[in-house]
Amino acid sequence: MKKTFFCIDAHTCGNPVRLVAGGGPVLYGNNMSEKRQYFLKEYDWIRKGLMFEPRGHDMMSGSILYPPHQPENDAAVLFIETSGCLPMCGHGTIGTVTIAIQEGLIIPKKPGSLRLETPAGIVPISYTEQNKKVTSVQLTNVPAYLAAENIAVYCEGLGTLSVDVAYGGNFYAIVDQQENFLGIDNYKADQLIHFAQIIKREVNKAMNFVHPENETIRGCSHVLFTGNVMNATSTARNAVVYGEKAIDRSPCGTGTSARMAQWYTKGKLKKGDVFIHESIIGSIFKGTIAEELILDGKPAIRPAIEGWAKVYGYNTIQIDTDDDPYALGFQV
Ligand code: PYC
Repeated sequence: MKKTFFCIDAHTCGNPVRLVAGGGPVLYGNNMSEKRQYFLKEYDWIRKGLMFEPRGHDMMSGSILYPPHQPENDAAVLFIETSGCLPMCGHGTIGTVTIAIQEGLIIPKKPGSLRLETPAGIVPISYTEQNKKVTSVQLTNVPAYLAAENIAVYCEGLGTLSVDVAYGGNFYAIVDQQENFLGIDNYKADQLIHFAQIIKREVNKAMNFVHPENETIRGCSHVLFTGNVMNATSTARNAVVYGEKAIDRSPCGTGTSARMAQWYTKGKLKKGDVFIHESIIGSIFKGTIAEELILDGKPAIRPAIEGWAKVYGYNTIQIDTDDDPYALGFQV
């Protein structure tokens, strides 16, 4: 089988976003959560072919746009990535909106704002434009909350760690600086990726993480390590490990949301505060609290996350499973 995909490539604060503008499959389901399940069952080969080497790389991440299911919304998004199909992706949303507006893939009902359907829920967007370029995108994320505190995890190479788990569109194990974890600058990227696999496995052994309103969102899939800021104007810094090989080059939208929920629940962040989150390369997202609420009896927030993306290319990609032994990609 040979399939062609018309992609537009961008990066959000350094992390890639490959939007499939043509060639995406028809999906069945009443909403994006159901369509995500359908895609995973029938079409996961498309994700693998477009995300992994040799067409992609360890950090590759992207999206496919679909028509909305409800008339008040502008579009629906499926997130694809080397780590799987995320329920929600912040850097992916910022990149997808930037590409879609600049390239005319979505015509907004109200210029400057959009309502996106994602597998994790509705995500309202506001964006700014200058000279036909999108200059910033702010997403109001799905409710984020602290799911568990102080889980003791033994990680060979570090020792015993105290780890919190928070939800921000995906479940994050948050490793704050502590006696056995000195901050991201003290370890090589490969070490962080290695530690993350152990921490993820142990945290998932210790507790079963399932979203209270959508049981298809389950399991702690990401690890957020903390570190000292590079710029005095930033609030905090992080390195998010996703999948088996990737560290987010952006400050990670769902990771920032999870960390804001952690800080909010612990009384370190309140409505009106600005949370400037730095990535491993020093790029920045600005977080604020759009709404305070209770989810499943727990304090929760809707974080608003603002960042930017740059479109850099058009990419017509073929996946030819009859001819190419690496049609579905590989990881080394
Ligand atoms: O920005 O939410 C995000 C994200 C998740 C994984 C990589 N980036």
